[in-house]
Amino acid sequence: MKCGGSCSQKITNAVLSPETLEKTERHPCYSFGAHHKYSRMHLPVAPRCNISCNYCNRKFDCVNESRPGVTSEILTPESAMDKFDRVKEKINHLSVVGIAGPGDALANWESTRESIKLIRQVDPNVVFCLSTNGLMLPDFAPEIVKLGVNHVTVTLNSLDPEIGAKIYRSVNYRGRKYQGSEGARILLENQLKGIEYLTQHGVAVKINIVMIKNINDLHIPVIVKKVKEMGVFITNIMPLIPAPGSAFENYPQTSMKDLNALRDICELDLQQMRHCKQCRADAIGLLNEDRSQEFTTARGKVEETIVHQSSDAGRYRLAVASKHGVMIDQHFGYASEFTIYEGNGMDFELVERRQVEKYCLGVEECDTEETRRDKIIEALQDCDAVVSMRIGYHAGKRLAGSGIESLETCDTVENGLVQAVNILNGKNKEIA
Ligand code: CLF
Ligand code: SF4
Repeated sequence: MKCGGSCSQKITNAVLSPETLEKTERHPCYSFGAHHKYSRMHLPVAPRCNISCNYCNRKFDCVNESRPGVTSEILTPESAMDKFDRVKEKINHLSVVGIAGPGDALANWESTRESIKLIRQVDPNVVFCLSTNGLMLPDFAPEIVKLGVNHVTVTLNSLDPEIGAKIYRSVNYRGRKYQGSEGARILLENQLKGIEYLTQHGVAVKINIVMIKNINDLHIPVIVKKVKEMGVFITNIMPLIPAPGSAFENYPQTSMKDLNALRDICELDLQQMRHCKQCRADAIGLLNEDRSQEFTTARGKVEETIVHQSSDAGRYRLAVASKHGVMIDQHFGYASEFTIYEGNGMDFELVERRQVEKYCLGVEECDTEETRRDKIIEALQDCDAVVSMRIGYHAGKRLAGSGIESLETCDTVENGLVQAVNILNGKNKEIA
């Protein structure tokens, strides 16, 4: 089976239908020969993630499929379809629509599926492509096949739960959080089950592997051999790019020399992708010519977040520092707006978006960091807790002095809200 371009040895056991082969020839990531001619468009409709990779800082895009350090707007399925229409008018040879984050495509399955359905209605010829960590593949692979998605990328960094335990901090599966090798084992089992289903149903599967020196680098040839046996089309060994704020931030970036040496070994077994650009979750255009900035909507049409999780105590008012209402991605001291929610841990209601500026009385009065900090604190006096990505020591102390709890997290808004309620409930129990 040939890849159609200069992807190394062109060895694969994948069995693909003529229709999938034709689509593969128009896919810039799967076919080297296509990457100078055909464009792809990513739809950033998947903000949440269900695992924690040690190389990830959630304020950035999913590192499994994207370069760290670039954030994306978040789109609803409807705004994704509008954007697709605009992009299609301006970009020639737009062949692929991919969903690659900024979290995990299958951890946001409703939005992912709806986006595919809407775009399929307006363009039946477009090639759909998904990228996932694979945790939910056994649940959704049959639907993926039914939807006619012929290209799926799974990031598989290890076949050994002990190695996986060094890469994954936690795995959230069916409402429970698993850590260490227990979490890594669940993830691995689901990845293998899902990959097998997809390859057996004619889907062209690409496996992304993040190469982390002294953790999984020596193990990667074993992964490649295994996935070849499973009928995977191609592997894409990617360098670790240490994301600031991630557990691996001080790890060395994988060198191109080491990476290419490993690819040379692995291509004896399976064809290797060598032209990956580790692009953004909202990338648009040819792989080596990103045009996403031409098409960014002002703030995106962000989803309002109303969450339903389990808890059992009082109702609180919570201020969240978030750019789009999806991730907690703002520093307390730099936020110009806080989203105020009310809830009890089970249901949260978005009450208002509160501008901080209006609490500042003019440039003279708000021109030092300290005055600005005081004004923000004043603006949030009616809240029980503030949830932000980072907060300075003095600001946290001043909030505590006003009886306001502060929580630092890089999680989703819904997880942050639940964590804040749990902290407040714990504190109130102590007082009682
Ligand atoms: Fe996007 Fe990924 Fe599909 Fe390509 S990207 S979801 S397979 S359409 Fe491509 Fe970008 Fe590399 Fe990914 S260059 S990061 S491999
Ligand atoms: Fe981050 Fe999730 Fe992607 Fe891992 S799978 S890099 S935790 S977004």
